[in-house]
Amino acid sequence: MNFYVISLFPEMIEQACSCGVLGRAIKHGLIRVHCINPRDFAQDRHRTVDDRPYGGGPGMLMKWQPLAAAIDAAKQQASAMAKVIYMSPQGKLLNQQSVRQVADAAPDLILIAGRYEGIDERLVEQLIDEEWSIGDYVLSGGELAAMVVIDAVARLCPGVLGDEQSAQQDSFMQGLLDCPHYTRPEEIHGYTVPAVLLSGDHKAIAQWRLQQALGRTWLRRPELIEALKKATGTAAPESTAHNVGWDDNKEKLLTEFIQANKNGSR
Ligand code: 4GX
Repeated sequence: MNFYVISLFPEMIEQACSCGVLGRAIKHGLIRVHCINPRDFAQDRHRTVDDRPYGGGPGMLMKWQPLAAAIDAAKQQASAMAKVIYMSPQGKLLNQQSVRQVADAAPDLILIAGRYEGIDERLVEQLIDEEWSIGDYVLSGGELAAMVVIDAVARLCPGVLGDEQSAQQDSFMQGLLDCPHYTRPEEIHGYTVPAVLLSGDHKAIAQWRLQQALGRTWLRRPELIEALKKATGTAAPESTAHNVGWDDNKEKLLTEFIQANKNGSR
């Protein structure tokens, strides 16, 4: 899968792509990330990439010509089915489900990581396929948002994660928050590790983890529990999801958790 990032700060993308799981995936040729800088397409001697908004007001927009030329260049390099994505708070909110859909379809992605206050609406209408947001807050540029997309999609691409850290084990793949984790030592300032984790009983451990995941999700993100109950029976093909939905075991585990937490806090 190829990612093309349109950005005035390609170093931000290159740096972030050189580390960890992503760095290894690129080194091994499992994904490719290309940066295209609108400044390289500017035509005046100052290489101007911003312009004033009609109607006045504070702030600048991205200058139409260098941006359009950069998108055109990306389209030339990318596959014919490439999707052009504009990162903006006005876009569709990204979640693990939409990330999984993109990773499964694996189209080349042209991600527009803009600076300033935005781009000309006619460009959005003519050149952009989809507008995506990573959350309800405002960034000072689209680079971090584009990186979020690249990172979340790449780790679902075949071979990027080892068997050990398989994405199938990610709690969000099951529509839940993660359970708590513990490592050595067995005691920290008088606080011990839950006994079941030391029991060696793998089935009991799996049940405890699922119960913790359900309980935390119920406490912190109750809307995810509701979504899971609705998803029952509508699970995606097995390559993308298993255990997604609601069943008697989950109902029992969550009821138990809620009982045990009655005097606790919600
Ligand atoms: N989820 N931002 C986009 C606006 C902008 C300026 C110039 C294109 C050209 C954001 C988000 C986000 C900040 C990226 C504003 N766009 N992106 N930028 N939240 O906040 O995706």
